[in-house]
Amino acid sequence: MHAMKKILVANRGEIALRIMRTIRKMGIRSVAVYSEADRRSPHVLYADEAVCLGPAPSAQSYLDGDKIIAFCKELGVDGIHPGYGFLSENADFAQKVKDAGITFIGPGPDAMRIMGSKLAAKECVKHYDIPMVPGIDEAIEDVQLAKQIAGKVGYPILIKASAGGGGKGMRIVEKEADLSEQMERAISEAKAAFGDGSVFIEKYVSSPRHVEIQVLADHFGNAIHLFERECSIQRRHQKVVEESPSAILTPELRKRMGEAAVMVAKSCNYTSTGTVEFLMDDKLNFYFLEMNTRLQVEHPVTEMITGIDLVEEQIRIARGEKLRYTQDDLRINGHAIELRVYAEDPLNNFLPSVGTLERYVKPEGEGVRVDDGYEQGMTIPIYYDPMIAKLAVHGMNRTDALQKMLQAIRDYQIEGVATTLPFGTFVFEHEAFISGHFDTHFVKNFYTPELLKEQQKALASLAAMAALKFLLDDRQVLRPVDIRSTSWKRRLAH
Ligand code: MV4
Repeated sequence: MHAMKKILVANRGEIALRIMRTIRKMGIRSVAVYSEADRRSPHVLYADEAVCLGPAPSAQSYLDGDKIIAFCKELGVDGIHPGYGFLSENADFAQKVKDAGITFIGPGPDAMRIMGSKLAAKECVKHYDIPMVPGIDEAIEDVQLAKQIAGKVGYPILIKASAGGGGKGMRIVEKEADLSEQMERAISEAKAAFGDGSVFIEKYVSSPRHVEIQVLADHFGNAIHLFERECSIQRRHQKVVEESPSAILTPELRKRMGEAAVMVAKSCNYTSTGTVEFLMDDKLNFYFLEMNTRLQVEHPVTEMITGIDLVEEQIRIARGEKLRYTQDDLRINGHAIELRVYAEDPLNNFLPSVGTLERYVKPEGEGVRVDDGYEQGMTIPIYYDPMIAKLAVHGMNRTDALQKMLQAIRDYQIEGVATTLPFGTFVFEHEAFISGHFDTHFVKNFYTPELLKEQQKALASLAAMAALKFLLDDRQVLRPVDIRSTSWKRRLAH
């Protein structure tokens, strides 16, 4: 068992605050780090101690791993929680933390390194019975060989960068004539972006769904899954809506995917929380894509349907405890949906909308959870991710959760910056989303600013009619008095 009396959270915003809440709940002291742009942020005010890392740009603050480790030594910190983004998937940082005698609250550096490379990940899991997209699992440079392989798997194919992420370095090739040009481009792009020109080939799954499985593993070889998250509603590889459970998984399919995810975790001796990503085609075939070795942005939907605090489990695992649950202990309770509220304008190509939160009032209610890191009056810094908050709701079933979500969006008051809240209403009122028949092309296929404008007009006129009805009803309240008075007069007249 490792002593865990003080934890430094190497992150900012909503996730830093969310992690510190669990740290406090567990009776542990918290240390915040902050940049000069975040001096007065809620995560800084909430922490038991706080240290300034430097100027606003991430490279001089939240990405300065050596400085963070130095502060840990100075302050007697036992563990570092990296959150998501920044240093969270940096295997070299995790190694340095370990070498400094501090506990990294996450997987070991070896598992991080393997899963950080798509080719190493494929290599690692290939001895297990895990479905993968047809293709090759080795870096390829030779165009002739590429043509052979592409011919075998069949066009269209996808060229992917091994070091890539978030769709960077991916190229679709429709026919053999385009292959050599696209391959050269993919290699030079990958070299420029990641310093690693390794690319490989996969069959292109044309309209996939993105379904991921949450896993949890301890240092004793125990690994379980916490069901799926459906994350297909995304825009340019940026997720906007996530839900659990998925509307289309059967219990049997869920079990098979869960077991595959657990095998992926076991293949690299994974510890802590992790997410195994799968693509799912229109026939419900699923394929292992990659593993994310961090706590994910969308973890609240899993917490809501399982009742498990994932950060607490991470800390318990990091300090050497055994998993407290077996697979049979876990059940899906109800349905949860999350909307990421970005300071982006859905009417203007989702351009970041910088400014000050002139008005900021959160929705409340049973089954409504808002994870945020800002307060009314604060300015959204331009240096970091423009996410203001995550709005998550939990209902007894999908319909109930959807209704709660629509009400929570109506109750959420944000003025001063444009947000993706109205875009959320668009998604949650869309037939494709309601029916559950959607894929990763939802936004591209169904969304236009014009449609959103029309919807907003319709909502505005509904609101006007409601106001008018309210006014008229109000007058009706007075009318019975008139009637009574006239009938009284009439009675007098008799
Ligand atoms: C694919 C694919 C289709 N076929 N692989 C995008 C980012 C990276 N994580 C993997 N991605 C994809 N890989 C094959 N063989 C389509 C995507 C993809 C995608 C995946 C998940 C969520 C959103 C996506 C949006 C566009 C493309």
